[in-house]
Amino acid sequence: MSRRGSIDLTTTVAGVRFPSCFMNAAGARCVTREELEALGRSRTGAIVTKSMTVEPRSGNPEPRYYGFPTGSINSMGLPNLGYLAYARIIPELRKFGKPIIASVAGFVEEDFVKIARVINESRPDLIEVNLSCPNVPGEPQIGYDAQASERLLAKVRKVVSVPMGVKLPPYFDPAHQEKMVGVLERGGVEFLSLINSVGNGLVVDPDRESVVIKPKGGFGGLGGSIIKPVALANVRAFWKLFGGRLPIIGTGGVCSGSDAFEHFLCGATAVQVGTTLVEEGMGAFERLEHELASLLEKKGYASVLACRGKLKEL
Ligand code: RRO
Repeated sequence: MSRRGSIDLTTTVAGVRFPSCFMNAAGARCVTREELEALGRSRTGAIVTKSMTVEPRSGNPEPRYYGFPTGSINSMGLPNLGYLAYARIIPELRKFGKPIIASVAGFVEEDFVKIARVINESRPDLIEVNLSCPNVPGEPQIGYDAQASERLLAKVRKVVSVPMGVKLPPYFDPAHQEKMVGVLERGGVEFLSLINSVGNGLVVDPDRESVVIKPKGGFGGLGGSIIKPVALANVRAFWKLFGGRLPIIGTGGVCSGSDAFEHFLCGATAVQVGTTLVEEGMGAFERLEHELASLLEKKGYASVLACRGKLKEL
């Protein structure tokens, strides 16, 4: 368990104990069995799978990820092994002794239901339903359609017995967040992962006078430092809307211990690491733990949970 000096970096989400508050974001180094096992051996507090579809997919044409000093853009297009492979791999990941979060995706409602039913039987500790993939040509992000989200969650909830959460897209208007509250309550959602990448951004290389990724004419999901304020705003907004009662896993711009601390102040219970993990590799977890523990100690907090939601307003 992750106790650094006298600082407790463990956390609990929907009744499941995590040995560290840092974990990989779905999509970051978690597609293949080898990557998932490497996560198991690392200091990640949980193993989160790539979002899975019914059929195995090789994803969009390359280049489909591009990192730059302040962030990243991707249009991976859901490359994954297909849900049946993950249903076999998940029980084998138990040996690493940390929670497993299965990320479930799909193209139509029935895909999500079919996958969730079988994956639930492989006993991950939690299921994260991805309502926010921005990168499949012609497929809108479900999380931007409240009615479609509600229909889907009603069906998926019926077949899931482990704690079920959702990965939401960033919202840019309080009215949209408020509308989602009822949807999430009625859907029996037990935790939130906030946020997915900021969809359909465009990064331009002026030297080459070109886009930097191939799919969709260069449009893709933004991640990393540049999206941190958007992520923090969504964590804070949903923390307040649910009165602090729904656990939130903060994702977006966690590059340092201080970034994680900001997520916790806004109300996050744990954080996921995407762009930083892709760029830096598994060593990022140890560095982040060290940086967060030093900061908490300096500030007089004995644990991650002691600072949760404590953001001051002026
Ligand atoms: O695979 C992807 O292109 C992808 C997915 Br499923 C997602 O949820 N978020 C993202 O930034 N990329």
